[in-house]
Amino acid sequence: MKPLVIVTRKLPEAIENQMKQLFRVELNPDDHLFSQEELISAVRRADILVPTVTDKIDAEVISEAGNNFRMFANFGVGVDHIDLKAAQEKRITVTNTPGVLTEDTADIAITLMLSIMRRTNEGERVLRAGNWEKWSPTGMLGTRLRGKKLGIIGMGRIGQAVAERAKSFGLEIHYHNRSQLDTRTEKTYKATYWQSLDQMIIQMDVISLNCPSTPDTYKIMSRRRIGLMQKHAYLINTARGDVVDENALIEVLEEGVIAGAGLDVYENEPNVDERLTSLENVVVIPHMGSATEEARHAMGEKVVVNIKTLVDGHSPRDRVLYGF
Ligand code: 8YV
Repeated sequence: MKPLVIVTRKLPEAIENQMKQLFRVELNPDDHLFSQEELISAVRRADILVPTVTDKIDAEVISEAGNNFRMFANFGVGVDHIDLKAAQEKRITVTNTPGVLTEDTADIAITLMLSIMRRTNEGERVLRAGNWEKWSPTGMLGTRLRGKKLGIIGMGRIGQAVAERAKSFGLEIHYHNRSQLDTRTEKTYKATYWQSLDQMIIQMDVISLNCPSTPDTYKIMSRRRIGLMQKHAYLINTARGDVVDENALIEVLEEGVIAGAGLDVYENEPNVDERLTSLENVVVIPHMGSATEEARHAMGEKVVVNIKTLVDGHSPRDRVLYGF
């Protein structure tokens, strides 16, 4: 008997077709968000669940998993929406989709950096509103990227892809990470390691958050640390909303304590604080880091391979937790 795979969101068609061939599968053609009841019903019946960032797989959902339930094959790299401790206690395997969204997420970090520093979204709003009266020598002046200091928090795959791009824009690369990179990698990006995050923040013109959301990184950009940023500095977040104290960030943006922010992620997605959307010195986009045809297809392929590997009795390469 083929395993029953329940997929919580609508995936690229080619991926859904592959799944139909390989597994018994329940899809979500209208792409509605699963309620907690639907998640519970799914883990009671399925062998495998394919969730996304929009599903809160908490201890309560996990406690309802049926005897057949073996795996959360997450569509996405971040697994902060899954209670890993509860999953581990029930010996449930958890996999993710690393590597295939690195470049696209780094592109979005750079997009945000360019658009906030060069005020392109603000300029577009002026033009679209019919308010562009004339070119002006002192109008819409932004900040040059070249020569500025970029501090990357979290120098994993995505952080390094941001560094690679930023270096070609002429930014000086600095980083804070749990551990220092090897000398060769540091040389590749001409990157300077800061053990002290506080000391790095004080010196930087731009801060980019590229760390996973874990208990250790929860509000790593706290009110105190945001307060250490220079008045002309920018904050870019393509990681997760909860790595920043969003309320504190909004307050400093309102008061002009920092220059601006480029945000792809928020504390209470999809609800974005109205104060953020009304500020001119913020670029806000709706969690689009991996939103390319190529990335979403490759993420789906990883999910299929992860499931097939487990079903065939092996340990999936992208395991975050292996339950057997
Ligand atoms: C995905 C992401 O869109 O993979 C991640 O961690 O943040 C995004 O790129 C999302 O997680 C899909 O579940």
